Amino acid sequence: MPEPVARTQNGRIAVLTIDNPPVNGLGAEVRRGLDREVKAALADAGTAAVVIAGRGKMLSAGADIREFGKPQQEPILPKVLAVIEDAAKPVVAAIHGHALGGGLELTLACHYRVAAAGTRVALPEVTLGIVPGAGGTQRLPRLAGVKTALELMTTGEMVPVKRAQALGIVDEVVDGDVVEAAVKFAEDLLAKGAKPRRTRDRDDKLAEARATPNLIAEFRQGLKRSARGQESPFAVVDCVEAALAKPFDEGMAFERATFQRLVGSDQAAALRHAFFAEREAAKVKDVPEDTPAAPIKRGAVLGLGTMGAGIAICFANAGIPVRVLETSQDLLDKGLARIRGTYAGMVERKRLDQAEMDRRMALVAGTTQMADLADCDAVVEAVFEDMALKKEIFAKLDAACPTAAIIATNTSSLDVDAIAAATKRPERVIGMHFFSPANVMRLVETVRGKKTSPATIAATMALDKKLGKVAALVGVCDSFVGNRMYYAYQRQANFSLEEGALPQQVDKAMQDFGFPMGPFATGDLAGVDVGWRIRKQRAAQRAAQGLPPDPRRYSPIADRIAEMGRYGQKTGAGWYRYEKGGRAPMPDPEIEKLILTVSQEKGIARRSFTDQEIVERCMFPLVNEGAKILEEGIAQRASDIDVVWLFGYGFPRWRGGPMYWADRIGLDKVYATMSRLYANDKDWCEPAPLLAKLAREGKKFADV
Ligand code: 3H9
Repeated sequence: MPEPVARTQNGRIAVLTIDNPPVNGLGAEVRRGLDREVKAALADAGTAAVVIAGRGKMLSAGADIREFGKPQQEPILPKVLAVIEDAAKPVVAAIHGHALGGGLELTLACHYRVAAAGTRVALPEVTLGIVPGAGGTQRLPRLAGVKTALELMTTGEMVPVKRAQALGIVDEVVDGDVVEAAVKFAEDLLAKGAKPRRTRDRDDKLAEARATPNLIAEFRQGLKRSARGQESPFAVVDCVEAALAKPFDEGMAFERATFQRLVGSDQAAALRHAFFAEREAAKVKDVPEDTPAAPIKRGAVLGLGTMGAGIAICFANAGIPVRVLETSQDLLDKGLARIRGTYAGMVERKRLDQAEMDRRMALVAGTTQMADLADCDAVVEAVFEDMALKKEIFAKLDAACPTAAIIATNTSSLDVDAIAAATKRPERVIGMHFFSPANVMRLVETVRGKKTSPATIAATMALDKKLGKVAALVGVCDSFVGNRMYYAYQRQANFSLEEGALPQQVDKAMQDFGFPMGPFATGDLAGVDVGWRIRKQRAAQRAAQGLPPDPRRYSPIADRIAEMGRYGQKTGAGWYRYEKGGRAPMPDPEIEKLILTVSQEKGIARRSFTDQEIVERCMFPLVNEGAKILEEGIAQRASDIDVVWLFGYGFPRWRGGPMYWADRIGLDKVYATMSRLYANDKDWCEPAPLLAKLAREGKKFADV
C-alpha cells in the first residue's frame, strides 16, 4: 500500500502529495496522513512553505462517499483544514484534473491556489443530497462572492479553471507541471515576504452582499422552481446566510450541523444510490473489464430524421468524424440543415462559439451512397420503425461496412435478434436506443441480442461513454426496459381517468412526486398521435393475421383525442389546450366532457382519488413491470433499471430510481397494493412472481 500522503522536500518547500487511487478520495487514512504531514512540515525548521498536490489524474474528488452513512472517523476534514488555514507558513494548493467537493474545500483552506490548465473545480455536494461540510459554504462566498457561490453550490456546476480564476477561486493558471509551478509560486511568496492569507479573514465580498438585503430571499424564491422537492440546495442557502450573519467559527458550526443532518437523510441515501448505480451500470457481468474493445474512430448514422440528426450531433460533439447517410439529396440536405440548426441555436444561446460549431460541423460528412460507409467502425441505423425496412437496410449495411464494423439499431421496440438475422455478422449487431432529443438525453439503452459478442458489447459501452452517455445494458423484449415500464405507468394513468381522476390532477400528483411533467403533459409533448398510430397499426396486423381484437382492458380516451385531431402541443390541443404558440397546458372542459362520457359508456361510477393513491396507482404497476424485467434477466440488476429511469425519463434523482424507491417503501406494501389492483384488473396488474417472493421473504430488489 502506498502512503496515502507523502512528504518530500524541495529546498525550503515541503510538498505533500495525496496518493489514494482512483480519485484521491479524502477517506480517513488520507485525512490522518494530511493532518500528520502538515503538522510535521509546520514543525520542521527547514520548511518555510508547504505545497499540497495530488498524484494521478486529479488533486481530489472530495470525501470518500462510501464513508457516508457510517460512523465518522477522526480527524474530520474541517479540523484538518483548520490546521492548514491557521498555519503560520504559506500553504499553496497545486490543483490538476479535478478538485471537487472536499477536494476543492481543501484548496480553499490553503492560502494560495495554483492550477493546471484544463482543471475543473466544483462543489457538487448537492448532487449527493448534502451541503459542503468542510467550510465550502463559508469560504467560497468569501472568495467568489455570495451570488456566484450560491449558484455554484446549489447546482454543483463544474467550473473550468479559467472561469475559476476570473471568479477569484484560483490565483494562477499554468501550463506544464503544476507542482513545479506551485513550488515556484511558494518561492516567490517567500522572496516577497508574503504571509499566509486566510480565506476566513476576507470580508469584502460578504460586505458587498450585505448591501443587497434581498439577495438571499430572492435566491431562495428562485430555488422553489429549479430545486423543487430537494432539501440540500435550500440548506446550502441557509449555510451561506449564516456566513453572512455570523462570525466564521459560528458559520462553520452551522454548516457542520447542517451537513450532519443531511448526510443521514433519505434524499442523501437515494442520491448516493444513484451515484453508484450509474457507475455500476457500466459493468457487465459476463464481459470482463479487460475484454478487448476496438475504439470507434469513425462513426456513421443512417437516417437523418430528428433521432438520426441528434445521434450524429453526439458523435461530432465527442470529436468523432461521422458520415451521415440519407436516401436522397433532398433528405440529406434537410438532415444536415437540422444538425446545423441545432448547433446554430446553441451558438445563439451562447452555449457554443461559432468556431467550435464550425469544427463540429466539419466532422459531419453527408452522403447518399452506402458504399461511402466502407471506412466506418460503427454505424447507427435510425430509420422508421418498420421491421421489413430495417431488415433490408441491415442486409445492405452488412455488405457495405467493413467486416469488423459494429452495426447498431436505434429501434425503440423491434426485435434486435430478428434484425441481426438479416446480416452475416449477428455477433456485431447491437441495439443503441437513444432517447429524444438524442443530443440532450443521456440514456442509451444498449440492447444485447442473443448473438451479440462480448467484444461488441464492450466496444459499444465504451462508445456510449465517449459520446457522453450513460449506458444501461438490456436484453431483447418488446419496448425494452424504459418504455415497457412507461406503458404500464401510462396505462394506469389512463384507467384512473375513467374511474374518476382528471389529467390535471394526475399530472400534478406526478409532478409533486418529482417528475418534470405528468403523463398527460408528456403525451402532449411527444404527440398524442404517436401511440394512436402504433395501436392502429398493431390492430391492423392482428386483423391481417385473422386474430380477434386484443381482449385486454383498454382505455379509448387517448385514441378519441387523437381522432379529434388533437395531437398535443404541435396542434395547440391534446390532453390540454394551449395558447397560440404557448407550451403551458391548460385544462380543457371539452376533454373533461369526453372523459365523463367514457366513464358513463363503461358504466363506471366515478369516485375521487387522493394524490397518494394516484402515485401508487401509476408507480406500483411500473415497479411491478420492472420486477418482471429483472426476473426475465432483461436487466442485469435493479439499479440498472433505476439508471434507465433517472437518465431517460426524468425520474427524481433524489428518490434514487423506481426500484430503489420501492425497496425503501417496502416490497410487502407494493405487493399488497398490486394484489388489490389485480382484483379489478386481471389483464395488467398481476403481481410479478419475483415481487411476491421478495415481499414474502422480507427482501429487496437490491438483494436480487
Ligand atoms: C464531499 O466531498 C463532502 C465534503 O464537503 C466534505 C465533507 C466533510 N468517493 O466516476 P468514475 C469512484 S462529497 C468514493 O467512474 P470518471 C467511483 O465510484 C464528494 N468513490 O470516473 C468509481 O469507482 P469504481 C463530492 C469515488 O473518471 C471510481 O471512483 N465529490 C468518489 O468518469 C472512478 O469514478 C463528488 O461528488 C468519491 N468521492 O470521473 C465527485 N468519486 O471504479 C464524485 C469517484 O469502483 N466523483 N469514486 O466504479 C465524480 O464526479 C467522478 O468520479 C470524477 C471522475 C469526475 C471525479
